[in-house]
Amino acid sequence: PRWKKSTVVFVLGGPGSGKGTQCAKVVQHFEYTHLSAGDLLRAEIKSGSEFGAMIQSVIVEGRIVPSEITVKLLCKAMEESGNDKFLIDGFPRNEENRIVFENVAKIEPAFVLFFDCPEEELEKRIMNRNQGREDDNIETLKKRFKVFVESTLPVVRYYESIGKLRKINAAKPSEEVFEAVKDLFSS
Ligand code: UP5
Ligand code: MG
Repeated sequence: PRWKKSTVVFVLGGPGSGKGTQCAKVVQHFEYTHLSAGDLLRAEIKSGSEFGAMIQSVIVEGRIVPSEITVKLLCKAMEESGNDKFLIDGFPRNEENRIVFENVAKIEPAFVLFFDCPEEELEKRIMNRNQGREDDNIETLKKRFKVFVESTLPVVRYYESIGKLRKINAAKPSEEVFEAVKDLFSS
C-alpha cells in the first residue's frame, strides 16, 4: 500500500507541550495528515473496542498502552487517510514503541520534532485546559510527566544521536513556536 512509502515526522514533547496545537497549524500550511496517537486511543475507547477498558485504565494511570495496539491503530489510520505524509503526534513514547513501529510499518521518520518546555509551564497549561480529559488532573499529570522523563526522553536522545532530532523551545507563545516549526517544514 501507498503509506508504506510514506514520509513520517514524529512529534514528541511532554504533556501539554503543544504537540496538538502545532500539528493543527502545520496541516494548514503543508500537505500533511495529523495523526495523534492519544486521539486514536481515546477514539478506540469510545468505539466500544474489546481493549477499551484496558486502554482507559492505562491512560488514567499515565502509563503507555502496549505497542501492538497503538501501532495497529496508526497503520490503519495511515492506510485509510489516502495521504502519504504524516505527522505522528505523541508517539513513539518508549523504545519499544519505536522498535515495533519500525518493524511493523517499516518506516523511519524523516525527522523528529521535539517540543522542549519546563514542567511548571506544562502543569499550568494542562490544569487550565478543561476539555474533560480524564488524565488532566494533578495526580495523573505527575505520572504522565514521570513516564515522559523515564521512557520518552530516551527515545528523544536516540533520535538526537542519529541526527534526526529538531528541538524547539516550546515555552514561548504558540505563534512564535510555529515560526520555528514552519522553518523546519519549509527547508
Ligand atoms: N497551549 C499550547 N501551546 C501553547 C503555548 N505555546 N503557550 C501557551 N499555551 C499553549 O496544548 C495543551 C494546552 O496548552 C492547550 O490548552 C493549549 O491551548 C495550550 P496541546 O497542544 O494540547 O499539547 P499536547 O502536547 O498535545 O498535550 P497532550 O495533553 O495532548 O499531551 P500528552 O502527550 O500528555 O497526551 P496524548 O494525547 O499524546 O497521550 C495521552 C495518553 O495516552 C498518554 O499519557 C498515554 O497514557 C497514552 N498514549 C499511549 O499510551 N501511547 C501513545 O502512543 C500515545 C498516548
Ligand atoms: Mg495532544
